[in-house]
Amino acid sequence: MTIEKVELFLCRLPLVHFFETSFGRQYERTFVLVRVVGDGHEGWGEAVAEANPYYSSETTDTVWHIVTGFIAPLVVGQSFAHPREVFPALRRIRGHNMAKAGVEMAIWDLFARREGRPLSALLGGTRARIASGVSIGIQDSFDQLLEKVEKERAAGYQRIKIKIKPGWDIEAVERIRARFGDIPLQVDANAAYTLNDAALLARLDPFQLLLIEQPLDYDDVMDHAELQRRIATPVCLDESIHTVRVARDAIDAKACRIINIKPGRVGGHQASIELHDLCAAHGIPVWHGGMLESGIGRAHNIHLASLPNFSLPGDIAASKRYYQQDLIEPAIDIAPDGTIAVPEGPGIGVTIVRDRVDQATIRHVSL
Ligand code: SMG
Ligand code: MG
Repeated sequence: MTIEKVELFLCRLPLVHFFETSFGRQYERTFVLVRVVGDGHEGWGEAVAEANPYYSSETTDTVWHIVTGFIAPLVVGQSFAHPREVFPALRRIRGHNMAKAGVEMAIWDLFARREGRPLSALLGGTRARIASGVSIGIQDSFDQLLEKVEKERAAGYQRIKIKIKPGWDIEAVERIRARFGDIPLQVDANAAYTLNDAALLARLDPFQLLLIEQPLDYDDVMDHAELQRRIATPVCLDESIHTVRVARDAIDAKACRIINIKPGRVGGHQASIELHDLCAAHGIPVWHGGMLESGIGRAHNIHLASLPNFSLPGDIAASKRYYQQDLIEPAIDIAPDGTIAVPEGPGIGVTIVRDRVDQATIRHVSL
């Protein structure tokens, strides 16, 4: 199929509740939507870079620059027999995985819509529902944190993840265990610690956490290997795993026992499938991460998370946790058992509400 057009929409949506990680608090989400057109069909993707370079070195501005200047020229007017060919076609461009993923994933949606098949079927998904967990940010007080945990448990989410940072770690976990007992619980440090904190992090061991996510720096695989030797809690890597090759090195070095997959971080669906398969071959369970996506990115994530080695609940939750009104219909929601249905319609299987996209858009370009 020939790609005829790439469009970008810089969007901004207010968050229902602020979200705080070890690197700061945010009240809104800025992101870039991608629309591709070909063969009389359209496809949608979402580049998950944020306005700032704190989670990742990419930003909404770098996504704009790289897609308009470098990715679109390699894609518009080109023919692809299958969307798996898109990521390799962008190989000349180093890094910028979120920009690549936004376009690559839109093309997967386009292909799936043209074939009239759900995206999950094209990706190799095997389940009709995915297990849903929540990520709870750092709050103003431990009481507020406990309230949040209570609310999300009542909504049915299958596991709780909390953000930690120095000063908001052991006590937060201790209080959750004291109040809620043996619930499935994990923590995410977003690189807030160093190896010098190994003894402190070992104090989490008695709490039987499912995992500790990205305790050390984003490019620091070897220190994670050393940390994993010193703590019992399984280390899960997020930020560090930006290519399939780094994942292979991290697994070989025993730097992690679990990996979080975010397609934006590795360059899209094709790289995610390869990462998923690599992990499966090494007995490393994976789960699907989240980037506070709008319904478009969120729907993509649900399809990807239907692959078999996504054996732990992911950070893919209901739209209403994030946005008063999502950009899609129907909004993503969870069942009382804490699962989300994989949409069955063609492509990502949700309807994009153009009025709402246009209302959220602060900048648009057609390439
Ligand atoms: O989408 O529910 C969500 C957020 C999940 O915690 C989450 N994401 O490091 O895993 C992570 C963070 C990254 C986003 S911070 C902007
Ligand atoms: Mg994380």
